[in-house]
This record gives sequence, C-alpha cells and structure tokens, in this order.
Amino acid sequence: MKVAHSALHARHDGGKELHRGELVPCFEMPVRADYILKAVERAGFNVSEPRPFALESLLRVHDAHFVEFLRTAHEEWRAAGKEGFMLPSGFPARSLRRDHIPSGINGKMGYYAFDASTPIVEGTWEAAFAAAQCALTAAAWVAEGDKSAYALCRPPGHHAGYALYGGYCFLNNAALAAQYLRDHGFARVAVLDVDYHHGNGTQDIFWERSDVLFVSIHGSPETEYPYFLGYADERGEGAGEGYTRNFPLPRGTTWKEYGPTLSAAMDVIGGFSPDALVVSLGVDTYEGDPISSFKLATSHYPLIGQRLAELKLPTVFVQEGGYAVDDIGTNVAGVLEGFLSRR
Ligand code: SP5
Ligand code: ZN
Repeated sequence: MKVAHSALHARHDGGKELHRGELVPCFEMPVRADYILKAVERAGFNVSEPRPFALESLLRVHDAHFVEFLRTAHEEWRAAGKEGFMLPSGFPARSLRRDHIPSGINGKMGYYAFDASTPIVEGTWEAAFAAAQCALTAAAWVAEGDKSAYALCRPPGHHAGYALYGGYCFLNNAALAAQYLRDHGFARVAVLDVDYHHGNGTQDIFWERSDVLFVSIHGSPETEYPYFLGYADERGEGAGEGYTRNFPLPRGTTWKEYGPTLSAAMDVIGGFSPDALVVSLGVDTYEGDPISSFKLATSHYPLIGQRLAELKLPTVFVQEGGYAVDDIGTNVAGVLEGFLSRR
C-alpha cells in the first residue's frame, strides 16, 4: 500500500485552542504525523510526496469564497496589524444574520468557523492544501489500479464542510478523495468514518447525494463533540435520503459493542454495492485518547482493518484524528496491516 504524505504539514503549528475555558496548546499537533510516518515506514510502506493538484480541484467539494478565505485569512489578519494564531469569538447562531459575510476578518472568521478550537496560523493554508493533495493523490493511485492507498493527512478534514471549518479541520480530505473517485470512473462511492467524532463536514457535503454513501460510527453528540450533528435520525435529504447513516455510541464504548456496530455499518455499505470505499481513519477511539471516551485497545485496530478488507473494495484510507501521540503510529499501522493481511 502506497502512502501519500507531505512534510508541509508541520507549517500548521503554534496555535492554541479553547479547551474548558482556557487556551491550551492544540491537541492536534505536528508530532502526530511524524509518529505515524515512522510507524508506516517501519512497517515497510512506500511513502511519496503528493502530486501538485491545482487549487481548482478543491472546488469540487468546497465553496470558492470559503477556499479564498482560508488561503488569505492569515494575510488579512497580519494586514489588520495582528500576529500569531487566529481564533473566532463570535458565530452566527440563532437569530443572527447568515446571509451577509462581514468584510472584517473577525466577522468573516466567525462566519466560516463553528468552534474556537481550530486556530489558523501563518502556515495553515500551506499545510491544509498539501493534506488535500495527499488525499487526491491516494485516490488517483486507486483510480489508476492500486487496490488500496493511505493518505497521511495533517491537518485532518472530516469536520470541514462545503463552506465551514472547525474541529481542527479546514479542507475535507476524505470528501475530496471520494469525489475524485466519482470523477474517475467509480459510479458509487461509500465513505466510512470511524473517527471518534461525527464527520459533520463529510455529511454536509454529501447530504443530498445518492452517489456517495456516508456512514459514521462515533461518540454520541448528546455528550461528545461536535454536539450538533451525528444523531441516528439524520439520514440525508432529497435525492440523498437514506444515503447518510449514523451510528452514535455512548461514552465508555468497548470493543464488545463497537465490533457489532462496525458489522452493522458494513452491512449498510454492502447493501449500497459501492465501487470504492473511502475510510476516514481516526484512531481517537483508543482508550488512551486524551479528548475522547471510547475504550478500544491497540489490539483492536488490526481487527478493524481485517473487517474492512472483507468488503473487497478499492479502498482509500484518509487520516483523521487520534491524539494519544505515543500510540498513534502503532494504532494506524495496525489498521493498515490488518487490512493488507486479508486482501
Ligand atoms: C479530527 C478530530 O478528531 N477533531 C476533533 C476535534 C475536537 N475538538 C474539541 C474537543 C472537545 C472535547 N472535550 C474534551 C473532554 C475531555 N475529557
Ligand atoms: Zn476525532
């Protein structure tokens, strides 16, 4: 399995996030990707730079004004005489206007963001664009005949919507991979999101579409981030009705409940008869994760990979979350090696 990765991820660094009323260094830190890279190299995977996809490729799943905002946000921040990381402090919640995008950088940032835990720094755009190119490159390898590929993306992407950023995510890497497959001969694509957090951005992007199935297993939004999306009754709308499926699980979920839920999610995918699979691979379901509450052990990740291989589909793995940095490489490589062991 080939791996797409860019060292430019490290340009997204130095920000702080609002956590329990305090600004703390981001849980989503560069060393995450460094440790995953070491683990996949140790496992013998071949790592390549991404292809130089153009900015226009992003517009297949994102709004042009949103992409332009991300590209220029920190420049505008500096032009306004500020420095360091940017965090929004006001959002267009109930009764506030959403039909006008403020021209000032603070209002514009609040308009496009949905939380105060996703800082933009000077290098954020460069890192996010490189991560998107990794996802597109992995999808291209699979479109060109590879049975599977892994995009070692950082920053992650599944919380980023059509014109929305948050949850440490700016561009939706998994959605870009799925759309690339759609555009290159795969008529039906399934996205399975196993990150601990609901993939609200991916759900948003494919909500009204029947050609891309979105299935997610995650901590229940009753208590877990992103709080306002990811309930079982969200099933898509219009042409997309029935093509979004959510499996929220309570805090404390162990492999005993997770395993059967994974089987149920895979049954939904099997029923869709997809031509390809994109896996939003977060390993923040791990018992050691500092911001999540499932109880999966390192030994369970190869089992997830083995199960996914049963679908017998061309598969693109896209890195999402996972914040227990000491074990992140072992857990990610575990999924990929488990997958390969059954192909
Ligand atoms: C890609 C991804 O995994 N994004 C996750 C973003 C989570 N951001 C805020 C999490 C707030 C969690 N509350 C902490 C409770 C600690 N027990
Ligand atoms: Zn997550």
